[in-house]
Amino acid sequence: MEHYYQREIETAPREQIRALQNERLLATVRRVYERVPLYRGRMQAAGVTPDDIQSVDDLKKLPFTYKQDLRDTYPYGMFAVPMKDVVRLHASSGTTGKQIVVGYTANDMEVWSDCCARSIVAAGGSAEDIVHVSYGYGLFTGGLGMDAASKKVGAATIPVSSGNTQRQITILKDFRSTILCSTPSYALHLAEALRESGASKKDLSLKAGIFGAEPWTNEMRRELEEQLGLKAFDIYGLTEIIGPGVAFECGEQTGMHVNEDHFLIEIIDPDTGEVLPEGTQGEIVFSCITKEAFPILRYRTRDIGLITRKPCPCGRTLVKMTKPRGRTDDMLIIRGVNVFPSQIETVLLEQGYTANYRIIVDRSQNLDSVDVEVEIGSELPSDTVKGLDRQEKALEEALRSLLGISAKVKLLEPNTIERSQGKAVRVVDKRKLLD
Ligand code: DLL
Repeated sequence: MEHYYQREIETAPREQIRALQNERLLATVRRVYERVPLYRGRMQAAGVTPDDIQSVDDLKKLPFTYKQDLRDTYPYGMFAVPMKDVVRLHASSGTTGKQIVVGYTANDMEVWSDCCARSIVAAGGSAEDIVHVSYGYGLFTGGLGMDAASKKVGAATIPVSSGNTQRQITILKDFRSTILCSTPSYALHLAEALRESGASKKDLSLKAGIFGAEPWTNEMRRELEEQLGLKAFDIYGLTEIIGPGVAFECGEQTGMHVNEDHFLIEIIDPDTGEVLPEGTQGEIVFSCITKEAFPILRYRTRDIGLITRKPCPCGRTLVKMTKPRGRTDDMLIIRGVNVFPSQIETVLLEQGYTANYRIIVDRSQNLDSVDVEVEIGSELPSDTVKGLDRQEKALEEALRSLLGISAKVKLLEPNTIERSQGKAVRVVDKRKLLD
């Protein structure tokens, strides 16, 4: 069975996609130059006019846009349409500073739900399905984004939103949800709660999970697939670009197809801003070429990834990006060694521990220290204090040999780390409090 939602574009010949991108980029650049003072000012300062942008090859001539620009123009300074044309506002949570707000026209809402619908269909979804949406509903884009997509596909949508885990388990069982949309960390929490209630995956009807909004590893994927009895698909996006649905995974599970008919992706060197060739890791930059209300160009996401144009066996011709391994601002530099929380997660899961972990970074006497706290699984023996101590040492050694970091490991009893309802907080950086 072919799992395409918009076959004609998802499998279009490259030249056709390129022609569409060129046309859409030109129109967008012209529009923002006329309507958004920030873009006009930036382009003038860089000595670029809309006429200099003739194709996607000229994208690199355009200046970058940063999160700070959104804060400086808060709330509506970067909107390219009058408010009468805006039908929806969403906002980022503002955990890393002042919140930002984005807008959508009626057409933007259609584009958005189409992009997310591609993900549901790629995961095997159809009108036959019962889609359980546990992403938060509200200003966060996850809930309402997947909700609209599920409606487009014609599936029965359950708008559970996040929280109230016991009730979610009852609903998963009784309503026979077939597709679960949530953050991977919340899905893991649901799996735990299911076990604790004395039930198992056999009591569920799930066939697919569409997990995103935070970094997660392939080891975590295997855990989720095993514990919930489903096939786990990745989905990526960010508020500034549109929300979920910027990129989605197909059945191959080897990276996410970027919805390139709407969003152009570039990988750049975060230090020099230079565009990097295919296959090289760097910072992901997106440009929106169809958005009406909030068409952001060359947005520095701070996410780290790479792209590949190798033909995908699924038949889609849309470029693929790897799972982002983290954000430049999440990267920990521990005594000179760069490490992402996701790399620590991989080691923990490979060594038989759970994905319930926390990384605590601190500094004393000008030296950074890292404590990794992780819950033991119920099957790992931890009876004696001596045994526990030995396991901690073994894990410290694994972290040292595999990642080159010296961390202090503390094994915790099951259920001691607070569970997230949405995005998990993996890192507690106490150094920030000192600065
Ligand atoms: O998290 C949108 C979303 C909702 C995506 C539901 C997928 C599913 P923000 O809250 O603005 O938007 O956070 C965006 O989350 O820059 C990445 O750092 C991270 N992120 C999102 N999806 C993934 C993913 C939504 N699949 C930020 N893998 C992004 C890794 C992800 N990181």
